Amino acid sequence: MRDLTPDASHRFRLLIVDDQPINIRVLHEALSVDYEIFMTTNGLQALEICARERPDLVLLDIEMPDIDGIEVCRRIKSGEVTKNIPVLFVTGHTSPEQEALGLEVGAVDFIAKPIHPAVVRARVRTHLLLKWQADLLRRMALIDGLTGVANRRCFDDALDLEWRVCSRSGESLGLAMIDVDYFKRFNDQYGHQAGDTCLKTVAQKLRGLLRRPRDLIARYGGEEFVCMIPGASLDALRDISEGLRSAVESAMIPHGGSDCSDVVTVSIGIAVAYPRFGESPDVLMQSADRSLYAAKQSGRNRVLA
Ligand code: GH3
Ligand code: MG
Ligand code: MG
Ligand code: MG
Ligand code: MG
Repeated sequence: MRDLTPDASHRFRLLIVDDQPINIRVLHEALSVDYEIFMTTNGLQALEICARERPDLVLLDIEMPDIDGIEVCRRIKSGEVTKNIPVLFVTGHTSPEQEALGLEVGAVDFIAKPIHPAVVRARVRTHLLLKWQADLLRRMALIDGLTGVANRRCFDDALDLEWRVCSRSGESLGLAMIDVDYFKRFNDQYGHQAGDTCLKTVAQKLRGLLRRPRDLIARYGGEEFVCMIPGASLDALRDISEGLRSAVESAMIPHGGSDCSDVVTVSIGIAVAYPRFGESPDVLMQSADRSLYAAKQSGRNRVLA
């Protein structure tokens, strides 16, 4: 079992927010040896720093001019890129009502002023470890353990998301279904372990060709991968897929059991749709799958629409 703790060299980043500079100084003194620190006396600026720097944890005062800490916390917790950042209130407001409200808006802890440095350090350490583990589990839930590319769950979510995004923007959505040729024979001839290594290499080659942030390559199952290219025309998708096919062939992994080549190859079926609200991406998947079947039937190691 993998050790669920960060490397000793891992340097966490904290944001300290308090309208009184003296309070920031006290917290900074308690924490700056172990952590990289951002600080601000202003709630709106705190939100900007959270979005830009993605700190691992926020220490947040409640009573501040402009927007108070409760509202800052609410907005951190509702922002798509900031919602997983733990917030600890550090405040002179120690009534149970304030504490309940703070926890209700999403804070993980509540520390009373005046602070005790050792207590702050211990609580910060605990929450950073929990945050680090939660991040790790989130990543692991979306990544294929063998090849390191996205897994099917990640792909299904991304496909649903891009289907909606493209139906709003009017963009096309391109899919390529990729299947390793004669892979059963590869396993039979070279062994299952060599088969695993082969899948890792194929995944690396495929991933190496993606250019834009929204492009995604995922392991869809067994020896099957899927590639999603938002905004691609059929011609562009054909070019990209020809690049994927050729990259795998160029890896020159010997395959004595293949009837279509001396090396490992893939067949690719492609399809493009213009997503519309209320329609499901299943039709696009089926269309790419039919093209893949045709690519297999017509000799393998090729791209077909
Ligand atoms: P085709 O060209 O028609 O695609 O033939 P194929 O042999 O590749 O297709 P088939 O579906 O008959 O066999 C797929 C093989 O992939 C069978 C299975 O043992 C192997 N496989 C699936 N997942 C893994 C894996 O994680 N590791 C290894 N080593 N092999 C796998
Ligand atoms: Mg204050
Ligand atoms: Mg098959
Ligand atoms: Mg196959
Ligand atoms: Mg297959």
